[in-house]
Amino acid sequence: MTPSKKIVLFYPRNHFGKQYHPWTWAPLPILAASAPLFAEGYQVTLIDANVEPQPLELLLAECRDAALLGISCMTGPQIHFGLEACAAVRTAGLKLPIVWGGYHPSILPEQTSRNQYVDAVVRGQGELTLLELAGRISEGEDYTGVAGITFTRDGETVTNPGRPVADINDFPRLPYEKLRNPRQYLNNMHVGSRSINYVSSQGCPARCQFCAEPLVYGRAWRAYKPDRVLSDLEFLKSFLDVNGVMYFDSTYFVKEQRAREISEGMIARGMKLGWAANARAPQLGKFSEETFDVLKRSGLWAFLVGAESGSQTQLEKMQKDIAPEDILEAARVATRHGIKITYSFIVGFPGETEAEIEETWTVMEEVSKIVGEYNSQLHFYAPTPGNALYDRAAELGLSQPQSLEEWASFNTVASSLPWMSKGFQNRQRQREFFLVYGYPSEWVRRRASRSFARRAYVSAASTISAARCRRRFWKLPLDWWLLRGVREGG
Ligand code: B12
Ligand code: SF4
Repeated sequence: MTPSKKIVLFYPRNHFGKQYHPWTWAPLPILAASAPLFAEGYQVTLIDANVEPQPLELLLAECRDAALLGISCMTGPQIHFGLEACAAVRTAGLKLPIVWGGYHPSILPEQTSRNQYVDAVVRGQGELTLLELAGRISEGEDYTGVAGITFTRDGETVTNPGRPVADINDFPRLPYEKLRNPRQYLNNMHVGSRSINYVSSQGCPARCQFCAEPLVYGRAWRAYKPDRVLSDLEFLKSFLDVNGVMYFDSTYFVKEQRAREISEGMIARGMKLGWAANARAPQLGKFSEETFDVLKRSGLWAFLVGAESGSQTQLEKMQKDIAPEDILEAARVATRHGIKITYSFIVGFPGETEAEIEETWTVMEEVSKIVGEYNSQLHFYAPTPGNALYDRAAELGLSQPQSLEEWASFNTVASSLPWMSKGFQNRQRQREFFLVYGYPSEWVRRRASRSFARRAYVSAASTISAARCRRRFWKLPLDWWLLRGVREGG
């Protein structure tokens, strides 16, 4: 029998219940990992369980003649669905090696490798390690010496030496055309009616103590050169006629010069693209006027900023290396240049006091005043392993999963943190509701214009919420209970 050069890469479902946002994102982790395989002539099947109607049936059919199955996962529901997929493969009697990669396995490689459905864990950047594994496995050779993997055999866990991280510019373009039905990943959103996700860098130089980046990429940031980004964007335009790009980089604006050159190139090539990307608040105050001008002219719709907290104490505890004033200043600068800025804030950090949370609400409201609308996002702290905040959460009673199976039922969204009571969550949602309607965004206003019922709802909610914000009165949230019960009409 000729050895199989077929590889199956599986991207498990990332939500237990209802998907928590309306968009459909291309599975970039498996797409990136697959790029060198395609270039080397492998037959690769990419399965995105978030969009496939029958992902397990497809998986079994594709695995029958494959040499290797790769599973990608973050901490959270993907572990559950990844394990479910592996169980189906083994139950069907298929014996091909199963390799896990992505953030969760990279942070906890030994623990992950001890699972019965994990033959090897690929740590960190996946392209070259997977390519070497595929080569050895498809030739029937021993793969236990491959650099960058961890595996458990006969109860013994082996951690092979790490693989030097490669320059991502050396990797082939992400093969979007190999996705099953690539067009389903076009989203109608602010940046464009045909927007797609794309990533131009790996890692982040910052050291936030709740984040996975410093753990996996060691605070190194590797980015495509401007020409590479431009040719990728041209491909996406010609292949899918995209008019919007959501950058999935953890941080995009690390080098002002690079960001500027990409934007200058977009303008010079006449690309008509809206886009948005992650920035750190202190970066914006340092950009020149020319940079803002070029970014805006190239179609930058919004800076996406992880503000996390309005409390200096909390920002220091999480080593965010920013101050509340940086958050406000970034809002002023972006607004002055006519570019939107949206922030993500988190409440419920381990040990966070009511007073500190109040400071966050104050900053959220100040930002809304500066930008003229509430367009931040409120998240509850979701513990992920391997960092100081997670250890602190454990000290405060978070039960720590001890195996991959236990991680499978660890829900990062409706977190089981002892201090995150329903009452606490409700109080935070009330405050958010008052900001949403006290400072209605363009999106809320647009929705209101769609029908009389919606207009009436938004008008009532806005009048009451604006009065609450003016008086800073948050008690007796009868309006919230009432309005929350009624949908926005129509
Ligand atoms: C988009 C995104 C999402 C989307 C995913 C939708 C989609 N279809 O892509 C959604 C909104 C669902 C999401 C949810 C969550 N996310 Co998220 N997300 C991201 C984000 C911004 C981009 C992911 C991406 O496309 N990366 C680009 C690809 C190319 O990079 P990559 O994953 O590193 O892939 C490389 C390697 O990991 C490896 N690799 C990856 N998979 C595989 C598989 C195999 C077989 C091999 C060999 C190698 C390999 O090779 C790749 C190429 O080098 C990342 C941050 C980031 N920039 O990566 C956070 C990130 C992955 N998310 C994170 C978190 C915390 C979450 C949530 C827990 C948040 C929450 N509060 O609920 C949830 C978890 C949901 C779940 N597990 O099911 C963390 C991961 C933490 C962790 N311990 O896993 C990240 C890193 C953010 C951060 N900075 O901390 N997320
Ligand atoms: S700036 Fe963002 S991506 Fe970078 S370490 Fe902090 S939270 Fe993670």
